[in-house]
Amino acid sequence: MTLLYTSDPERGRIWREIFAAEAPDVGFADPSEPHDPAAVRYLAAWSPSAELIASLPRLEILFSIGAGIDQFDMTRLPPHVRVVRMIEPGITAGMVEYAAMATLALHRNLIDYRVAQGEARWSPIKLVPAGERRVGVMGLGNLGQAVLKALAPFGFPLSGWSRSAHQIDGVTCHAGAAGMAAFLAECDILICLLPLTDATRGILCRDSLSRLPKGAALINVGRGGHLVEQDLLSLLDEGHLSGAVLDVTDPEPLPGDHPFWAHPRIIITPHVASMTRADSAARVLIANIRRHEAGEPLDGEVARNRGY
Ligand code: NDP
Ligand code: OXD
Repeated sequence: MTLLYTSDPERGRIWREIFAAEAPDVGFADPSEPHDPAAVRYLAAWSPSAELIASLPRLEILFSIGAGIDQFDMTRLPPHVRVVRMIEPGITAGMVEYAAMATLALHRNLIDYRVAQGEARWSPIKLVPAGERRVGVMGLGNLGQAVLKALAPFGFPLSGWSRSAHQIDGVTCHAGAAGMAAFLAECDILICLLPLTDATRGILCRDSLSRLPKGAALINVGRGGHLVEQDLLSLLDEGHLSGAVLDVTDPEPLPGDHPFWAHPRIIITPHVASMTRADSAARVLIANIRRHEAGEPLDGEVARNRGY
């Protein structure tokens, strides 16, 4: 039985060592070395080609290297192949740090001070207590819930929105299309941590963003495809929104002449909110292979018909 790995070579080196030490019964191969495609039962990849998938007749599980799976072309994947997203502590820790950093930056007016600095203007803004700054998270999955938990000690009133109903201590939860307007109305800072699916593409648009309170700000750490760019620019320029921190764009990299780069109220980072950590991810993968062998549910299995 072989796991075929097709991603970053440095991570691959670490994974190979961990598999050799902790799962020696699972062969580890990358496509550049001799291997028997008929022995490959597991594929770990970010964006495997249709040709690669077609060359693996006994593939059972496609493991995503990251938390997202929107990069997979499910139409080219045989229906029996299970798809698993990455849930590992390194990704969660990175996202928690980034979301906390961006939330605090917006809460403490960093965008206004950056604009003022550009004009050599000493211009203090009255401090709003955290208890009066409402933060809402779209997507109450692994990452959304971790972010809410990390923000709780600051004292922000917290809310969340998801597809199905949730109950989370200290968080006002809303669900589905029916709950969206009420959720948005109570977000001074909105964090998008949704997966990109047919149902969520373009969800950050004029209709939704204009339901945020005047002066609200956006953090998009989901996917660039969630955001309708022109709607964000218009709402910033009209003063309805006060700023945006965008870690993801469409396309990536963001072209050099894109208006987001120079916009004084937008902070761009190059899709670095979190990154898969090699050692913890390898161990998560081995644990999932063991669950599969034992006929147990997999951690992070995607419902293929739902898209996440
Ligand atoms: P999960 O699958 O654990 O959670 C997804 C959440 O989104 C669930 O709460 C789900 O609702 C909700 N959701 C899905 N579709 C809808 C919908 N149509 N309407 C309302 N809510 C919906 O994902 P993760 O938390 O692990 O990851 C979220 C995303 O974060 C990833 O898909 C990826 O795009 C992004 N990401 C970005 C990174 C970066 O560096 N910028 C790094 C890692 C991830 P329900 O609970 O009801 O099922
Ligand atoms: C992921 C990402 O999905 O880095 O893991 O975006």
